[in-house]
This record gives sequence, structure tokens and C-alpha cells, in this order.
Amino acid sequence: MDDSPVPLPGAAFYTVADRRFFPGLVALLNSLRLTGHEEPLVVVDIGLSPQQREMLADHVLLVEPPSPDMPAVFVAPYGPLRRPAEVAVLIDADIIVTRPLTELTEAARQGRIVAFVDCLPNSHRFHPEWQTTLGLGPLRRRRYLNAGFLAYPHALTERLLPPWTEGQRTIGVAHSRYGSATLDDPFYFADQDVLNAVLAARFEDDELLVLDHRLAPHPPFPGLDLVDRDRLTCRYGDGAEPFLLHHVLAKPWLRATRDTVYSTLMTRLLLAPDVALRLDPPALPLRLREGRAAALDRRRADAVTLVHDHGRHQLGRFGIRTRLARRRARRATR
Ligand SMILES: [Mn+2]
Repeated sequence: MDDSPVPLPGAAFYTVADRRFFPGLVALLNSLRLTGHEEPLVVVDIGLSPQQREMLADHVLLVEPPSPDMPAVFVAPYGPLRRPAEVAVLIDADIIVTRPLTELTEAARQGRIVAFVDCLPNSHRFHPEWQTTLGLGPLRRRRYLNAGFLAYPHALTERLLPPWTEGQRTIGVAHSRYGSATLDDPFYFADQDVLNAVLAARFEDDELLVLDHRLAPHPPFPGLDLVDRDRLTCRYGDGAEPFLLHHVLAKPWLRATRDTVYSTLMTRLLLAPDVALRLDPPALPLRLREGRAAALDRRRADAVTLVHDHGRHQLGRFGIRTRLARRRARRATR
């Protein structure tokens, strides 16, 4: 007997959050609602506080992770396994949506997997070991996709999720950036490397809709202007508008980061009167609040992190992580 849950009609969004990610989660939720997305947001709860759960109760569907000791980075596929939908949109809690995603959910409904190319230099990432370690069969080399956003139709679930979750079990986290790996390790990006391997082995070109990185950019969001704070509209000089902003690496609600379109929108998304779930300003770091003291704190944080980041690009940032991981690994063997 088939006891799998009946898919929710239409699209649903899926994310993962613990108590530290709560402000990011609320910004994501509010950005979806402000861009017209009323579809369910399913959250795999990997350690929200009771108070946070209560605040979210009227806004999201909370589901449990498969087991409490599963590494957080591997939990993403369990939202749609618990509460399937005709179109599943996996989206990180460090993403805010800045324009309607209807084109993307529609492409997924018509049978395609939709994702964005990762940032340079990762956009060219490929490892032949993906094939041998995971035993997936021959790989078609394509551009490397970021796993922070992934939309797919329910019909592709069986081809996509089991090899993804099995591959994650095969590699574990020890040989990834969450363990002691370095960037040249084939599974440094863990879940994301496995996802790219599965797509390369099991899906044809015409089953994928691959979108440019600039339509889902990362900090510091180069060339992007905020043109309408109320409607969240961001635009490049050539008129292109990204679908979302993805705050990879350091999170603005956890530590001082550069002042960017994301952090500007975050304040609006958490505190403005028109949002679905409004937070209490004292619950946020000063730099994310409104008013003069907050603006001063923001400028101070921006100056500090600007000096810190000066001249450093993504490769440098990952390179530093890699060096740190090497140092940690050395220390561990001492
Ligand atoms: Mn992310």
C-alpha cells in the first residue's frame, strides 16, 4: 500500500532553520509574502526555540528532521519528503526574494528543474571523483549550480531526492567544509556537490532550466541597486532584476557584515508595518534596526568589514577557509 503523503496543490517553499537562523527565516517569509507568494512555507525545524515556534505558528508549516543527529546541511530534502507539493521550491533561509518567482515555478510545473549558477570561480567546479565515489554513472559536465535555490516538479522527486540523500549519506560531513576538507576536496561543498553530481548523471540538458548567477547574486551584490524599498525591487544598470539575494558566508544578523542591499532590505523586511511577521526591534542587533543610532552602527560595521574584505574576492574568502581548515586539521593530528 502506498502511504506517501498526497502532494499539496500548486507550489510550496521549503527551508531549514534553527534558532540562530530565525531572523533570516522571517526575512525570507516576509519577502515571499510581499512579492505575492501566498504558497505554504514548510520549515524543517532543527532547533528553533519554543517562542520562535509560537511566533511562526500562523505563518509556516513546521516539520521535524528525520533524526536529531543528522547534519543540518543534509536536511533540506526532508521538507518535500514530509509535505510534498506539485512544485517544490527549496530555498535557503539566508535568501530574500526580490521579485515574483512565478516564471520559475511555472517552468518547474512544466517538468524542469530550476536553479542558478554558483558564483565564480565555483561556476566551473567539477570533479570526476563525483562519479566514482557516488556510483551514479557517467557525468555530463555542466556549469556548477548553487543549491540554495532549487525548484522541481513532484514528478521528478523519485529521480532526484533518493540519489541526493543517499549520496549525502555516502560522503558524510567529515570530508567537507563542515569537517576538515579544503576547497580542492571533491565534496568540500557537501550537499551541493552531491546535487550537482546527481544532476550531471541523471538529468538531460532539456530537463534543466539553468539561470545566470547575477539573477541570484551573493554579497556584496556587485552592480546592484535597490530601486524600490517598499516592493523590494533591485536592478542592475542594464535593467535586469534578480529574483533573489543569497547571503552566503557570514550572516548580517549574526555578525557585522558589509552594508548591502540585503542588509538594507532585511531591516525593512523585519520591522516595517506591512510585513506578515514583524519582529521586535530589541530582538535584533542595533545595526539592523531603524533610526540614527542604527545607521551609525551600520556605518561603523561597514567600515570595519570593508577594510577586512578589501581586495578579497570569493576565491580569497574560500581560500582563507581552506587555510583555516588545514590549520585545524594539523592541530587535530597533533
Ligand atoms: Mn545559503
